This record gives sequence, C-alpha cells and structure tokens, in this order.
Amino acid sequence: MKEQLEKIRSLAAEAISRAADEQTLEEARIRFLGKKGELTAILRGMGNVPPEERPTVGALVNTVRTHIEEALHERFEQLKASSMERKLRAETIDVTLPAPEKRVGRLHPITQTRNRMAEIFTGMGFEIAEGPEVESSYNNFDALNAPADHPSRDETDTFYFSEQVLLRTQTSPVQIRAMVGKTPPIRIISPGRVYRNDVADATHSPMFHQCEGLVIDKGITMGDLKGTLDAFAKAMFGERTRIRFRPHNFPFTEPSAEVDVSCFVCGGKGCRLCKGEGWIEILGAGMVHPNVLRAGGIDPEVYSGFAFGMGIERVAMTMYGIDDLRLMFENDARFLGQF
Ligand code: 2U9
Repeated sequence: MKEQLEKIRSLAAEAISRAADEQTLEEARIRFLGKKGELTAILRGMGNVPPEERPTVGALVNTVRTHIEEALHERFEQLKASSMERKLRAETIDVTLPAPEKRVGRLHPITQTRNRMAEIFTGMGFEIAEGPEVESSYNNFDALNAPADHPSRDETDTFYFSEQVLLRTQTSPVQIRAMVGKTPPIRIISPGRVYRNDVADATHSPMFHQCEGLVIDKGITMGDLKGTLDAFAKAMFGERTRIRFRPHNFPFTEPSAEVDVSCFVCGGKGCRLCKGEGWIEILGAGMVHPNVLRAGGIDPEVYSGFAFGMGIERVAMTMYGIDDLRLMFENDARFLGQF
C-alpha cells in the first residue's frame, strides 16, 4: 500500500510539472484527487487494510494529498505568471510610433467667407445683427419701399406662408428691426440665410446667404459708402483691389449702384475669371431711401445713411473659383475638404 501511494505521489508530481497549460493541470487534478481519482480509490480500499495499520496508511494518504495539492497550487501560479508575461509581451505598445491620423473637420466655405466679412466689418466698427428668417411681408417689402407691383413680391419669386407671412428674400428686415426704436448712429451688418422661389441650377438656389450692411448717422454721404466699400474690397480681395460704381435702381436706396471690384486674378487686364472684363460684380449699394428711413422711425431731414448687400455664395465662388453653386449644398466631403 505504501509503495502504491509513493508511486501515485511521484506520478502526480511528474504529471503536474509537465502540465503546460491550465487545462492539462486540471486534468491531472481530476486524475489524482477527483472523486474517481487514484487517491480516492486507495481510501475506498481502506477496508482491506488491517485495523492496526489504518491510522498510518490514513496519515500517509493525507500527506500525499497535501503534497499533490501543494504541487498543483505551485504549478498553477507558475502557469498564471507565464501566461500574464506572454500577454504583456504581445500587447506591448511602441510609444515611438506615429499616432494614427485624425480626420479634422473644418468650416464650410460659406461660413469661412461669412466670418471673414464679419471680421472686416467689425474691425471698422460695425456690429452684427440677426433676425428671424420667417418675416412679415411688411418688414420684407413695404418698409423697404417696394412698390405694390414689384416683381419680387410675386408668389413665383417668394415663399409665402400667408399674405402677411413669408420667408425673407433678403436680410433687410433685420435692418428695419434695428432702426425701429433706436436712435442713430447705427452701424450694422446682417449676415444670414434668405429664400427665393428659384429652381436650383449652377447660379441659383432656393436658399442662399447674404451679408447686408447699414450705416445711419447725421451727415452720412455717398463718400462714406465709397470709402467703406473700398476698404472692404481691399481687405477681402487684396490691397491692390479697386472698386467701381455703376448706376442702378433699387426701391430701398436712392441713388443706387451696382459695385464691381477689379479682378484679383488679372488685376484688371481681363482673364478667364472676369470673362475678359477686368471687373467682377459683387455688391449692390446706395443711399437709404427717405421712405425707408421714415418706415424705420428715423427723420430723413436729420439723418442720412447708406446700405449695401452682397451674396455670400457669390463672393465665395469668385474667391475659390467654384463654378457650380449646387456644390455648396451637397455636403460632399471631397469638395468641402478643399477649403
Ligand atoms: C435697409 C435699407 C437698405 C440693402 C441693399 C443691395 C443694395 C443689393 C443684392 C446683392 C446681391 C441682393 O444677394 S443679392 O441678390 N443686394 O444689391 N442690398 S442695397 O439695402 C438696404 C437694406 C436695409 C433698411
């Protein structure tokens, strides 16, 4: 019996030390210590051992069991440590490798252009004014001296909710709101969305952005308008830019003008961008009509003012050389990523 126990001990020691992973080790535990294991079989056979030898054999069985348990424990700890070691080695991070590229977003070209305009005008002392896109037809047309039969009032040109409520077709209502209840000096720009009932093509969109400006004070003249737009054009398109005024007609200004800037690509000689003209039309402007001043609660005998307006997409397309307005609203990252 003693030899048998000694044999179990040495077989177990060998199986345990040879176990290369936790599963094999568990199999060894079951083989020697499990319910149907070899040591348990010895205990079951104790009936055949003479009574006087039973305590000695029993004690020996316990010693062997303790040995096996200790060997199992020790081997288990070894396997755990080496598997941790292997895991750490496999998961080593090389901190000297370059970091994975991060895709950084950027501002939409319309927003970039709007921000640049805002920066230039706020630098000249203008404040930024905002207002609702859903407006009254009074603020959008009547207060701006638009005659009752003006074509822009037509349903085919303007999105109406009702006879009195519409989507603003220009940001001018923001200026009307700024005039009402305030005493000049007023110096504001109103960048924002406007809506017109147009079918989208390379140069039209039912929604686009405008930046209008308004200055009202005592003694404001056309000279102030020219100086302001000249400074804006130089800051926006480059120091060598010149501006030119061509007579025009708007209901809200008198006199009115369309304003061109000298081509910033060819400097005025004529090229592909300016279509050989040397000039690019970017603005409309004029002196605020007395009727519009009155609608805003301002006395035209005391105050005068100038106003201007430009399309932000138009300026952005000219500056970046974009030939189709629809690209601005398709949100294709390959297009937007270029600006
Ligand atoms: C008030 C008084 C006058 C704003 C002005 C223009 C001239 C103009 C166009 C440019 C291209 C609109 O985006 S566009 O289609 N705008 O030519 N806008 S003067 O005049 C005002 C505004 C508010 C109270």
